[in-house]
Amino acid sequence: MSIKIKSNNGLLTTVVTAVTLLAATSATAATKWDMPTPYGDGYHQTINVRAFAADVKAATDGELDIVVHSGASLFKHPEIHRAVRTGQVPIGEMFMGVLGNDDPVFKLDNIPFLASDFSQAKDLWDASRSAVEDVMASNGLQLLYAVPWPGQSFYTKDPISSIADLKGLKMRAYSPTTSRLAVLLESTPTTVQVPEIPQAFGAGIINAMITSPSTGVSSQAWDFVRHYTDVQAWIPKNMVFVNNKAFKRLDADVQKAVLAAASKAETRGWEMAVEETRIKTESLGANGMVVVQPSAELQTALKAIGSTMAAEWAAEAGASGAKIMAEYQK
Ligand code: PCA
Repeated sequence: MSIKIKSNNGLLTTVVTAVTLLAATSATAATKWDMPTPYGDGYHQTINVRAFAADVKAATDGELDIVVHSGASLFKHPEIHRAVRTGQVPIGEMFMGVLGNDDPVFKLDNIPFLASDFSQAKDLWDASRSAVEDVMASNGLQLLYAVPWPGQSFYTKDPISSIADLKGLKMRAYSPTTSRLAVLLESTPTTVQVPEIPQAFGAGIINAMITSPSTGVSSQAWDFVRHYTDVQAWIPKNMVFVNNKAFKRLDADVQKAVLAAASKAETRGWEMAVEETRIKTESLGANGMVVVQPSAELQTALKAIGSTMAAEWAAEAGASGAKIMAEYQK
């Protein structure tokens, strides 16, 4: 009798254990990926990254859970590339131009008036994408997608009607190419990351910048400068990329889901950038900034500087640069 009771209990315990184990196994089968991103939650870039993560999760029934750490909260922006390369995290997002000193192809993203509307920017991206993929691959990385920012325009205390008005300013830079631009404008470049823009203005380290209406809004530029001159000199991009080894460890169907979600995110992001430009430019005006179109004189002089920079780039980028340009100009 006592044996029978024992065996019943034993059976129950075995069933309970099996159920617990099963639950534990399916929980550990899900992969969690931490994803550092540089910019805050109000940006179309971050909203799109979050939608990408949600798409991956839905398409894989939760098997791959990408946890987005926005606003450089996990790694500072300049560290994200290395963090993914070394496998500290499997996936990340960054601004392409930051890598300008690693390879000239990333400088192409910040050259004034090479591509200054979304359609030209898309053509430039189509022409340069495979070169970017190759450079990423040589670092053990796989490019997933790239999404543009609104055009980059000037924020200054005083109105600017010619490039002479930019001379001597303390200009914020965010990439090697924007540092070079500042020098050609005879202003002084200082590299400042987005989260530090308000302090840099406050401390007088910078008194002007060239960036999107998005970053003007997120940094509340109206607290420091009054004039927004809408030159839209270039359309830079963020890219999302994975560590190749981490990617290969995923099941084949999960890999496929990631690539499909990435392709969808790229299309969605290019569309979002158009709305982002309109909404954030309006917001600058609504917050008291004087939003003006550039004078013809300013635009012509900036274009001449853009040509100089394009020529410098061509000399640096050599044969692979020439190939991209030939493709772009087709
Ligand atoms: N905002 C980011 C990158 C480009 C942009 O519009 C920045 O200012 O750093």
